[in-house]
Amino acid sequence: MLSDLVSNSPFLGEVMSGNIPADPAIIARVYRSLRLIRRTEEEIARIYPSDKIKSPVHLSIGQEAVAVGVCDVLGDDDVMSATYRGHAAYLAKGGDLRQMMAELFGKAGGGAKGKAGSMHLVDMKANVLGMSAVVGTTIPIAAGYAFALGREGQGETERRITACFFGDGATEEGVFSETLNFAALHKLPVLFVCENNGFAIHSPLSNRWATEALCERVATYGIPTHSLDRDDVFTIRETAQKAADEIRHGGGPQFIECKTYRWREHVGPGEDYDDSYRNRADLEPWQARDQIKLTGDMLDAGERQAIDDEIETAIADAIQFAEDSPWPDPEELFNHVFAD
Ligand SMILES: Cc1ncc(C[n+]2csc(CCOP(=O)(O)OP(=O)(O)O)c2C)c(N)n1
Repeated sequence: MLSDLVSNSPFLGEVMSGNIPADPAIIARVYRSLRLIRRTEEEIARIYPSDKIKSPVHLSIGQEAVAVGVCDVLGDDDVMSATYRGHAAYLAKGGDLRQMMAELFGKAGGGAKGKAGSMHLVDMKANVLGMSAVVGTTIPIAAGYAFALGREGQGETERRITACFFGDGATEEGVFSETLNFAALHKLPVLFVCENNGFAIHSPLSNRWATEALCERVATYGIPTHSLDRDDVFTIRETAQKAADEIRHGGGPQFIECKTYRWREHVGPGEDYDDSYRNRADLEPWQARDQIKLTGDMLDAGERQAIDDEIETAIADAIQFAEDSPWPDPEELFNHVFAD
């Protein structure tokens, strides 16, 4: 039993303190989502040197728990907005894996027909808004989308939530502050989620912020905040669940800041612990709490193996789909663009 496992294991009890759901189906679902993202990105890193992937990739390996913990409490009708480091949020929200892989390969079967690549994933069937390479820009778009849903009279009593993911660097953009004010004023149903991995490319917070009290700054807009100092997936999930319930019933926006850690280089498939801005020792405590290992260890071995096998099949299928998908027709270049 899970409860025996936790009480008999001081290690597990310490690292995933207190918020583990009683329902084993939730644990299996969360593990599946975490593992799907990790394995998909590991495969992307493996394929990348072959040059089959036609866009830069910003991997979320190590940061998966934030997207999974939040997206697990969203419904299909809820909306999600993320950044160029968006593979995790895209998959956690139920974005189509085949279309994602084809998009990375620059093929016509991609969600943006191969024109956008990894940094601009979109899947409106799963209510995944288009992502962007321009830091901070998806924050006002998320709020605007939530505002538009309200104007259309959708969800007068139970609102559709928009979860908006962004990095710590994005909070330095003017649109971040402008959006917080607008969202608070109009009580927009937005859950803002800052994935604070401590770096903007190679620049640490200590070079960029006079104080690390991000939640205090956000609270001055009249927005309830939640500061999580590490990325335990079930703590994130429980925090998101409470926030989402209040937002859904008209309480206005809320803000989660979750500390996390990017295990790979800023952009690309490799590691960068020799680049002088950080050390491998910084990674070790995060790897020791690897949420995929910890949630996987909570499952029965047979169930875990079945999930792992299903994921491998799905990823292999998506890669094959991308390989088989045709190149976009040259005419496609002129579709879905603003300029003539
Ligand atoms: C408006 C803008 N300024 C600068 C850049 C260059 N740039 C690309 S990623 C990045 C770092 C952003 O860091 P953060 O928001 O913390 O996200 P992370 O990459 O850590 O996920 C910067 C400055 C950009 N793409 N857009």
